[in-house]
Amino acid sequence: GLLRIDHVGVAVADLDAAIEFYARVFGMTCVHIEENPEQGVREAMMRVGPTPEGGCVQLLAPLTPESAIAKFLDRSGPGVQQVAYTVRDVEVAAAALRERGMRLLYDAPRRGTAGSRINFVHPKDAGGVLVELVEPA
Ligand code: CMX
Repeated sequence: GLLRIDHVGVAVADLDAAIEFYARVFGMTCVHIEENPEQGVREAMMRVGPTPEGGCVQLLAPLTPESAIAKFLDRSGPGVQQVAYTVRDVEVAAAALRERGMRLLYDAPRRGTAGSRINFVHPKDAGGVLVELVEPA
């Protein structure tokens, strides 16, 4: 099952500008930055509050014009692009959701932030929300 909210993902056009905005306005701390070419993103984890229990907002900027984030920005503009949940085993969680009629985007997990293993539920099957499953490394 789902253990907790892992992060809320927000699509942004300019990662450095968004990091500065979230730090200055909301007092969040950037705890991790990485590029994931397979996902076509440059991303930053912004921690809410002084300890990890506060959770994270993930800022997602496109690496290429064909990427999922570029497409999202073109269609919807900047804003919430995904809600991600921590799971113990992404294959088990994906199988349980498939049993309940959800379409998973990948047959097998792919690599997410910081070596995690990830999969997604199609937003059309989840009430318009792109749901990410994250098995931490
Ligand atoms: N949230 C809610 N709805 C979304 C959506 C999102 N993020 N992205 C697309 N949609 C909607 C579209 O608006 C469209 O709706 P309509 O049919 O009503 O117009 C519908 O879903 C299907 O759109 P589509 O053109 O078939 O699909 P897209 O090419 O837009 O791709 C998706 C959508 C989810 C398959 C694609 O974004 C994807 O593969 N996402 C997973 C990977 C990803 O998001 N990577 C970036 C983050 C990386 C990370 O978290 O590490």
